Amino acid sequence: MSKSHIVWVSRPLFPEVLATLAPYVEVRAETRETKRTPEQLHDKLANVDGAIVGLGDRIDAQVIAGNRRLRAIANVGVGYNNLDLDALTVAGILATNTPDVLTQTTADYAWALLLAAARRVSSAERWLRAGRWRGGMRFDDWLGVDVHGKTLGILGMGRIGQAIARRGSGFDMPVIYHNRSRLPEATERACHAEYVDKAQLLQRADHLVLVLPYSAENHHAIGADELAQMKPTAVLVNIARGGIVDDAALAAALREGRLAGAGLDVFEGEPSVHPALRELENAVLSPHIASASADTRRAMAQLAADNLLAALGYGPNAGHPPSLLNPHALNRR
Ligand code: 8YV
Repeated sequence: MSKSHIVWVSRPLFPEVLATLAPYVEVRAETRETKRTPEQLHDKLANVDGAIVGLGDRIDAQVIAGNRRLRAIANVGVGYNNLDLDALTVAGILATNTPDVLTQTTADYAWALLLAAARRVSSAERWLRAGRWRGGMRFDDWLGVDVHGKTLGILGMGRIGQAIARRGSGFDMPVIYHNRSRLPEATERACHAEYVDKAQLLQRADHLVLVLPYSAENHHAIGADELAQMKPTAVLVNIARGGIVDDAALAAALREGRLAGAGLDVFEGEPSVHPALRELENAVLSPHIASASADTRRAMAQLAADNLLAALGYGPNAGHPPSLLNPHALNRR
């Protein structure tokens, strides 16, 4: 039976997830992820009804210009700074993301980076693998900074920030946070977290985790001035977005011992990483994998597929995608 709707999938997803689309729509799935120009994205989207895209696919007015067929864009990821929501809404194109399913896994990973950077795990492993552990190690070699009992700072206290904060109790860490808006008291209590202004957060935090969404206003929210306010014994963790941190300023602070370490999963201009960061032993670097556990990535892909089907009018949520970002687009269709 020929299917009336066609969807484009911009990157390889789990085959079992794509199989859940196949009974309803024709699926055109790419076999590898690649950076596409706006013109290429425009062409890929020209004759399809919906698409599953990711962070590397910037979907804006130029990319959807003149497209009368496209009805839905499902983003695989909770952050959606790659989507121009206003342009999609005006065009009546539904946009969705994948919240909740990645919260716990991403929070786990923030802790992995914090612990690895504070205790110099990656650097020590590199040294060992290079065959340099030959005995005669000094008692004061490989000294890291403690995590337990220290004050944990969190900038951005959404779902993931709160999950990171809750884990702080296990490490006997007081938690302070700053957020665009203060959380209700009951939520603060559940997270054992105290609201402070940004300057206090920078000055009081023994370690600081960044979990805020990227926006023009958050560009370089952590730059040279902010780094200068932090403790030299602090570790900075960024699992949010590249661009929130001024990577050149961070590299200088790490190199000059003005900051003890950094755990970074995201970078300005990724996949390229500032060369100065790559040289530093006190930076733990990973390729944007905070949500990458098998269960979570599968759940993200499935939620994106469910959102897309619902947006195109199929399945149990037909017409009501579970994580719709722009309900106003429904009035413009
Ligand atoms: C990526 C993320 O989506 O959810 C987000 O906002 O940044 C990640 O989970 C994932 O790496 C796929 O690009």
